[in-house]
Amino acid sequence: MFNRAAVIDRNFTQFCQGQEAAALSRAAPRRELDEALAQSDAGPAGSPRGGRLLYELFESQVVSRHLDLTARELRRQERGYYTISSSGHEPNVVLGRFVRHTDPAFLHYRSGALMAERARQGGAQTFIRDTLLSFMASSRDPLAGGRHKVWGSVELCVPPQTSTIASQLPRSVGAALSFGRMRRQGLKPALGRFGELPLDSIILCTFGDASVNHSAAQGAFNLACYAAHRNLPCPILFVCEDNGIGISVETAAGWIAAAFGARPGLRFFEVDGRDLPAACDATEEAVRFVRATRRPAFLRLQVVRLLGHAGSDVETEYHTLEEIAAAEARDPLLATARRMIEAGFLTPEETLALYEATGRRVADELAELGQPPLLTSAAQVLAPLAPYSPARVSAEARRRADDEARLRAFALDGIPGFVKHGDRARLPENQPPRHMAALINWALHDLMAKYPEMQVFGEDVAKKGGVYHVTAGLTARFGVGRVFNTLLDETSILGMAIGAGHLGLLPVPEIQYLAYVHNAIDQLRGEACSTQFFSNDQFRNPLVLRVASLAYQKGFGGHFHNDNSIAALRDIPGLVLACPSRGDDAARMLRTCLALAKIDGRVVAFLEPIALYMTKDLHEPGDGAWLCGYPPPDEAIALGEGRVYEPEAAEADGQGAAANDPGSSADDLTILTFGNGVLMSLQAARVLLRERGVRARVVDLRWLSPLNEPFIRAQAAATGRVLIVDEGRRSGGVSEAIAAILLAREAGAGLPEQDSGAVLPQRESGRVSVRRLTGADTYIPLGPAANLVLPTAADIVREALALAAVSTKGDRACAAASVESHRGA
Ligand SMILES: Cc1ncc(C[n+]2csc(CCOP(=O)(O)OP(=O)(O)O)c2C)c(N)n1
Repeated sequence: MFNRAAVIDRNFTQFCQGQEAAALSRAAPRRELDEALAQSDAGPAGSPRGGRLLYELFESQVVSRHLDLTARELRRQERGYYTISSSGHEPNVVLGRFVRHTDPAFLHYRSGALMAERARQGGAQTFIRDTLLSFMASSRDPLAGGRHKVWGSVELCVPPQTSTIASQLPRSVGAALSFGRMRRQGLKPALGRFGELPLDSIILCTFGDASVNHSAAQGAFNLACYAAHRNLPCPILFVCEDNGIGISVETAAGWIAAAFGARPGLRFFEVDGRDLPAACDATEEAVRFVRATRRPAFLRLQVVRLLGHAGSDVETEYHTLEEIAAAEARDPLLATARRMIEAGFLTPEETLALYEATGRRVADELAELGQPPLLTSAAQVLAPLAPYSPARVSAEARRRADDEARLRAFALDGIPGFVKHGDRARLPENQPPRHMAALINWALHDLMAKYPEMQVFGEDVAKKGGVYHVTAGLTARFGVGRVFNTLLDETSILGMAIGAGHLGLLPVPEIQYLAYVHNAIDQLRGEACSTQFFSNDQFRNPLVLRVASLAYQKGFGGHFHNDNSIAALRDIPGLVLACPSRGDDAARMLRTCLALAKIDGRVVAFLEPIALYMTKDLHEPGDGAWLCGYPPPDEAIALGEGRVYEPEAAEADGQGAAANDPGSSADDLTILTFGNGVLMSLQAARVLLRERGVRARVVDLRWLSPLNEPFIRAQAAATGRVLIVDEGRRSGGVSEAIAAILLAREAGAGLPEQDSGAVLPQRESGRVSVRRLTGADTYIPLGPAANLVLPTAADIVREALALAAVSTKGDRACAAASVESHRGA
């Protein structure tokens, strides 16, 4: 007999009809639901545990159970797509009751009873129907719109969760920490479309017992404990729903209490969830503790896992039938039913009637839904992934900070580059040209003045001003409440940013080196960038991540400090990836990045080429051609907007940019590049022009994801010869994507055709020749050996000459030719 859903369903009925329930009932004093359980049964708040309370909790548990049973049935009928159940985890109903429905909740995937009860508290009438819609991946599912079965709701203040276990913990702590920070700044926390949150809100975060071991979870606990240790408010209730197993791996008995019972700053509670009144007490007390003290607490709620890990899990592979049946005998629903009958609140018949009536309620809702609509096009699926309102973003990016705020931001005396309050003449746009690090620093000051909700944080960013001094002076000017050092844990840094973004802040975290983004990349991939997608853009966690990036550092680093791999970032759906090559661009792009976050809730990674931070010269020592004036604060560069340098620009001072008119000249080739590649390409372009009479236009892409495909095609078509200079790795890097844009007609599965032209971009009637110059697929070695595996200006000259020799006249229907070159091959 292996339909365990039928078994637990039948067990309940048989219990109500059996000897045990009858005997309990006979011995029980008959009580009205409005009576207290017993005089002594008062909760920690002094409220007696009445029959009405237990009845309602029981009802929510039963709703959850019938939803689970229905999910299995829907799967069998191939109308439903989700069978991870909440069965046995129904004790979490107490969290639905004693945590307010206005307290943001980041939940485990077994939260059916919790949500059913929270829906009761929050007056959400359509909980059953909404859950059925999510099982069926219907586009009418009000939160995810059919993109995933999530536990979440706008009206109940529950953002969606992914299936990556423990990944919601860092953001939960980040949100908890933001309450205190916002309060100190006089800002009001608000959560997505739910809106403003009460000031005494706490964060609820639930997870399984195996999940606590995950490093993301451990980092989050550590961060919460550290905050408590420093007396920083961190009002979060962690709840471990301990069923003793993770898929097939048992958690050693006593591990959770051993691991969490005595953590510094973390108050520990534990209770057997099958004892509902006791679970009410423990939860109420834990919630009261967190709300009153603004300190973290950890509740171990003992539950049972029924129906295996998921519908697809064959539990007999690791449990005997006897073990499975023993777990079923410990079913929390049976425990609550027993308690209700024993206390005289319900008879066995009334208990069964409630169970059956709830089953009919769910069935009726399902019948009424019929076959609800599904997502029917790729465009529909993608709609909330990466919202972009160009006009609004542009207007926001060009909006100046209040004049007075700017004067204050740049008014620090005694710091070079800053001015005395009120001295308008010395605002940064009136200063002499500086290198990129200085301009980013000024831009950050300006943006901090513009956005009171903006925060800058990361390792060493405060007093030290970051490893490269890009954040120097910010703490002194804006205070430790807005510019602060974090723990040395990239997962926590990103989690803090996501949580802060959720609550309405504009976080600008820093990760010290590109290599260390990889350390924590799931926080971007799995969490940050998926929130809008899985909530139909009803929840957002805007953030702008600054990363000191890429290679070519002279005299420092080697390997990971010179990391040049961005493939893993480009691969993240919805992530905007920006990479300036010069100071004025950096300032203008950063304004757009903040505007993208502010207006469209976007997640942005801003890659700052370390080697260009302090670069002053372009062609010769002392030419100062890579210094830039600070652009006035009402200038911005739009997402996707590249910069084109005509050959003469390289010849002159590198500062000039042509109009981005692809047909504006008769150049010999186009160099498509970014970051350090821009500088090297301009150096190469001068050699090409002076020594060989070859006119190379250099195109700085500036935005690496999404790539501006029409712009790339147009720049390629302008000359018919394209050299891609990509300092990143040969495999998986930007060059592959550009080559694909130039070489292929694309029509992704179900997507509208991207390139409807039969012929690739061409100049006149010729074909486009493409060469690719990239870094080698390797870690970067220390010292001068780095140059053996990275493109150099001399390589660019060589490749450009080879390309210039190729005729652009050819067969009109011919696809682009591609020749590749990379260092170290
Ligand atoms: C990071 C990650 N690794 C692996 C998985 C696959 N997986 C899904 S649930 C699970 C076990 C989780 O167990 P536990 O935290 O005890 O929760 P339970 O399912 O028992 O409620 C695993 C390994 C995952 N979803 N995420």
